[in-house]
Amino acid sequence: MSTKNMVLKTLEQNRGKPVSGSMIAKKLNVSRGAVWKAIEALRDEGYKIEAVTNRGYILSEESDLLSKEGIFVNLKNSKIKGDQIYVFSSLDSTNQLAKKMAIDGAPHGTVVLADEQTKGRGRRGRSFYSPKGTGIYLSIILKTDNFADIGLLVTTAASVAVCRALAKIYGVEAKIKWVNDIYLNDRKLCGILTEAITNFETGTIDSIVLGIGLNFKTTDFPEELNQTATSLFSSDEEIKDKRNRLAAAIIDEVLDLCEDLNSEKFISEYKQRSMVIGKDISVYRGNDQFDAKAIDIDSQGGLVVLKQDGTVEVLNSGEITVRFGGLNEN
Ligand code: BT5
Repeated sequence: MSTKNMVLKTLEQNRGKPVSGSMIAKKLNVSRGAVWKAIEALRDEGYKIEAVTNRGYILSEESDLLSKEGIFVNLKNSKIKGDQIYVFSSLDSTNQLAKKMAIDGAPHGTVVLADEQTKGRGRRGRSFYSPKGTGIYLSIILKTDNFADIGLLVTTAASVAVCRALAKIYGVEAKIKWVNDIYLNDRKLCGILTEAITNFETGTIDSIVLGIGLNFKTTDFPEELNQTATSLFSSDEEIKDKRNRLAAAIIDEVLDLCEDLNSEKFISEYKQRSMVIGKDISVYRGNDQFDAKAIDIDSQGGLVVLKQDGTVEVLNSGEITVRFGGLNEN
């Protein structure tokens, strides 16, 4: 780790509190000049670091720059190492890079984040709006020998993980729209894109890239999202726990749930948070479209629907919209 990154880590560990330059120099075994140089470089990158006479340097509580150091000090999962977290100021898509890294052998729990995505991806070729400095756009590489048929369950688990993180840190109770969307006040706050990587030789799935995009303080949505998207905070609101903290909590919750996916313990939580159970819905599957009532979520994350002809079917893929009084809302 470079001196700059080690200085940042020390400041993050003491966020909001002064740390003396000589103490940092001693701890890192570098000169005070090197510490000062690192502080200047961090300030150039946009970190708000105050120098207080006789007390030292303070990383402002207001600082909301994403960094691996900031995420790492907030992580509870002791199995993740700092060098498994990659933070970029801009990427086309974190899922795209994570997929390449997974193919190149990146280990379980590798995380890729970007402050902005220029080609953030949704499902089926759709895009995910990912403006700079206002969202959390992250991808986690998951490895196991047994991914067959559990792609849907991973997405289901990830939805619960995001809701748990929001509840733990901010006391916010979000809802889940089957299968991959998190809603707040009937608007989309977060989307999840799960992609499998198949080993060409064995034909088995050897990794999954789990992409999560969340509007943290995104307020200026493009017109087409204005009525359907929402953000956790408004841009000028005072926010105590910043993006690094929430990103760390999401990573912790995802890894925790994915450790024991087949336990299905989280399905009841998913159901409690579901905003579609009991609702009239329209189902879109390829060129097929039909109306039904959503009645349950099964143990694998499938949506159980009652069709108009009285038959019951479990959906493992497809799109749904909730119908209110005959109108399709979202
Ligand atoms: C999703 O797809 O919602 C999955 C989004 C996954 C994004 C993450 S960010 C990190 C990682 N890297 C990536 O490149 N992607 C993942 P889907 O269910 O297909 O929804 C896409 C639709 O959501 C769009 O067609 C819009 O209608 C809407 N949408 C786009 N951007 C949005 C945003 N920022 N907030 C709310 N809704 C949005």
